[in-house]
Amino acid sequence: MPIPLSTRFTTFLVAGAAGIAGASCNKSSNESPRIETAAAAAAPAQQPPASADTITSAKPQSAESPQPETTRAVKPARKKPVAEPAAPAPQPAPAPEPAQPADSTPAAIAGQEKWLSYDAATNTVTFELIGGPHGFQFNGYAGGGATLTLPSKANVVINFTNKDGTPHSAEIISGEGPLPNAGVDPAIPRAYTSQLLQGLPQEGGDVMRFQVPESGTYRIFCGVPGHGVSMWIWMKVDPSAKAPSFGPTKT
Ligand SMILES: [Cu+2]
Repeated sequence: MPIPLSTRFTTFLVAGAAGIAGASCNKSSNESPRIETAAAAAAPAQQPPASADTITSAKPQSAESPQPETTRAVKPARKKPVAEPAAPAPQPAPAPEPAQPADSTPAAIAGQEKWLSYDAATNTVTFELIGGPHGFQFNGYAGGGATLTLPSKANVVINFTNKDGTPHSAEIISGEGPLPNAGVDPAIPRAYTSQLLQGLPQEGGDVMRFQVPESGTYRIFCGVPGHGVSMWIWMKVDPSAKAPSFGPTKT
């Protein structure tokens, strides 16, 4: 007897939701599901993650060229549909940071000054990345609503602080392809926070230090399962950029 299409589709959705629920149980029962957990099966060559704080002395200049291609080989999370019913409902992003200094500076520029600094002599960009502050956002933006633009070969320091009550993390993933359901291998070596899958608690944080290539399009993504569907923003390396910038994504 043929099964009506709608019934089969419902079964598929339920099975998908059960799979997600199972993954969540695994996560919560494991005290430290670090990135190796997600990456080990597909990328054994990835060296063990060193603490971001320990890598300052080994600043890669030439020998290490970031390879976005490596992430394409790692697609463990893409088997699941992107829009699962089990994913926590992200809140719509409210306008970022209402309180601005009372001057004529546009909001985007004021945000830049607050979150970005740049040392042109060393091509070092320091960016304050905020989880939340209210919900599944970075610096008040979600769903690609903001873009961090970087000069070529910039040395990037991202100070991540979670201001939201829900645990969040951050990593740099490719700007191409569907959003993974949870943390994957970063597109740039070392470009991820600790506790990528379980998230850092409110007021917790970590520092990412990495160098970007000459050009490329990436996403800053929350690795906690289900969050990154909406909790991501763009990071673009623009060879024509003389300085970094951050603000709403131009359409
Ligand atoms: Cu998150």
